[in-house]
Amino acid sequence: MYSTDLRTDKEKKSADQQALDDAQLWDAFQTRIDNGDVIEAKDEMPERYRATLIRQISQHAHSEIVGQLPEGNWVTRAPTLKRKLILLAKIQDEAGHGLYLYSAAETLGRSRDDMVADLLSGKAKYSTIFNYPTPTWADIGTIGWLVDGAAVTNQIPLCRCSYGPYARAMVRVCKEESFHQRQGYEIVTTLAQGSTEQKALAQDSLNRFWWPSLMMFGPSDSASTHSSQNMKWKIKRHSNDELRQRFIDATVPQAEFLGLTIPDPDLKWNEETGHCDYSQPDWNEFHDVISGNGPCNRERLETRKKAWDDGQWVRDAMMAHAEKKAAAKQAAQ
Ligand code: BYC
Repeated sequence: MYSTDLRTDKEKKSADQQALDDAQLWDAFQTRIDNGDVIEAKDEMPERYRATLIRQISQHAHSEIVGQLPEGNWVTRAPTLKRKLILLAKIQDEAGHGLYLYSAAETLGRSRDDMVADLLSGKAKYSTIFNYPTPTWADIGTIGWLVDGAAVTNQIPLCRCSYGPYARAMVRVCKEESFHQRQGYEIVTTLAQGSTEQKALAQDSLNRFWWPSLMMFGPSDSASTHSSQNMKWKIKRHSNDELRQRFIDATVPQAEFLGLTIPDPDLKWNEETGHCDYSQPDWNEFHDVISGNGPCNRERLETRKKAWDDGQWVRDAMMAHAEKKAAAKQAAQ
């Protein structure tokens, strides 16, 4: 006897039964997370967990790729050959981070082409920080010191993220980001200990990058839409405000050592809390930049679109080569 019912067993279940099964699956998954299990690509997982990881990891990958642009602006103008080599190596590291992260996101079932299409259409976000210009050489130092410093603070806990492929990718990313932070601090140290003009460049750059660096940690906890669920799933281990505070506490003595002034008159050590008090960044500006209206949003996307279009012949050539090889292999069989 043939059945014309082509529905899968899952589809045949009543909606109530399905909801019950989903709830049980959800509970079993949460128990695994609570027990500290690492989730792997082929494990069963709630669709929301999968979707949130694709969102976060692809946003992170896009940030690494777009993050090359403000620094690329200085490759031809780095002050010495040594500085140029170091900067080139750093930018190459960022490209590598983007590639590991796209690979980690692909394990969740979304193709790299689709993720890139989302970036180029403006649908996918990337970090707000890369929509600010880098008009002076001091900005390359400040990006290493503050931007990579903030990135390391945010990303070290991601090495313990519950999703294995992301956590493992982050180990190497963090080692490289720590080196980037040091090279940036070394550039700023050289400027801060240099001539009056050089020190002024370093101070001006700190003034421009301080607030955008604080925004890298995301909105305050009360405004963060994903934090509580992501912390329950151990994707995030600390809240946005906790990590922002950790970054500020670590950076203030570094600025003091350099003799530079952080542009926040309310910044002061609080004996009672054991942390620095600080002012909030301008959250309206943050939302403007997220919505595509930051100083360099359009320029960044146009550059990425042009790079994608200019690379079309390489992708075509690779496909043609692969097809030719496959045809030759088949003919030989
Ligand atoms: N920029 O509920 P929330 C690097 C979005 S790469 C843009 O708190 P979540 C580097 C957020 O996505 C730096 N968007 O979200 C590279 C969400 O969007 P939806 C990138 C932001 O995910 C080269 C909405 O706002 N690092 O360091 O719990 C050279 C609500 O936020 C931003 C990563 O991607 C922002 N700053 O927390 C040098 C690290 N902040 O739902 C350096 C991994 C928030 O509207 N990502 N949004 O689509 C994370 O840790 C988390 O995703 C975030 C946000 C802390 C960024």
